Amino acid sequence: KPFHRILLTGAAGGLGKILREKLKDWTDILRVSDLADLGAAQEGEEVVQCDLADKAAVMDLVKDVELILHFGGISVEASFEDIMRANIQGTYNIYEAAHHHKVRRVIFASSNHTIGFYKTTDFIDATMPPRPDGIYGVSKCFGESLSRYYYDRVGIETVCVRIGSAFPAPANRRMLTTYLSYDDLVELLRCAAFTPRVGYTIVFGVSDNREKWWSNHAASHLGYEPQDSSDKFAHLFPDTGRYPDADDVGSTYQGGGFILSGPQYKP
Ligand code: NAI
Ligand code: 15L
Repeated sequence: KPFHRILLTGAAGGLGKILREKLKDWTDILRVSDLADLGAAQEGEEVVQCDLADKAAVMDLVKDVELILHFGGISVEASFEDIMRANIQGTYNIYEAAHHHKVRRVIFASSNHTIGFYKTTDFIDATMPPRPDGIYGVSKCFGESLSRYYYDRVGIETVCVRIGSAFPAPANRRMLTTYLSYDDLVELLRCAAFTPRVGYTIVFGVSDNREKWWSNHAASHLGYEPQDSSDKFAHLFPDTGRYPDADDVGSTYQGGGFILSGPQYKP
């Protein structure tokens, strides 16, 4: 197999459970980790339950790993204190350990909430300034800046995947635009893992949906070509002619409802 040992953090989460199955073809050993229980190790796996905020534990976690898929952390808006531990301290620990153990590449599960304050009428690319829509989005911007620094300073390559909405199906009108199918996610991660040189790359994790907010021209070297589209779900959210709706903050900004969920939002 192309890799000997890959580390997947967040392996008990929604995406982690999918990737735990899919990544096995790439690697002799898949080391899966989470704060939550992961059950027994399956064939070809190592299971490590630990808190990303525990630096000593993360140092051990990263030992002898060739590639890290960093999906662990808080995945929605929450208090600054909780996000600081899991996403800021946690991601720092991953990069410090990666540097210590000479890991050459990280794939970081970033988020569209790094840019959630762009409007749903905007069309943007990865060269444009971040506009996070909450503390969660700010923590993902931290991860993107941190990984940029570790590339410039010590040469650890990172692909930051600004995931849209990776679920079995879109849950609302907004997600027709942000939808990322699981198959396209795996294909994008394959591109991120196997492209010979990625340097520091930001890519939007989105399927080939009819409506587009994001251009991936700055990541064309990855060769990612999404095969799926949210079109087959379009009937679930018929066009009312009111998207964006001037009276509705959630449909005015790309981050949707996240805009309204930060601790700073006062109705
Ligand atoms: P999830 O919330 O289902 O999974 C995250 C996992 O991280 C959980 O199993 C949780 O136990 C673990 N975790 C949280 N704090 C931790 C800590 N301190 N130490 C160790 N593990 C900890 O989220 P999901 O949907 O699987 O997302 C995975 C990653 O992708 C997250 O980083 C999320 O921010 C990112 N993402 C996901 C999107 C999606 O559409 N599913 C969209 C954008 C980003
Ligand atoms: C995210 O960053 C979240 O992790 C995920 O749960 C979804 O809410 C997604 O963004 C989204 O914007 O739909």
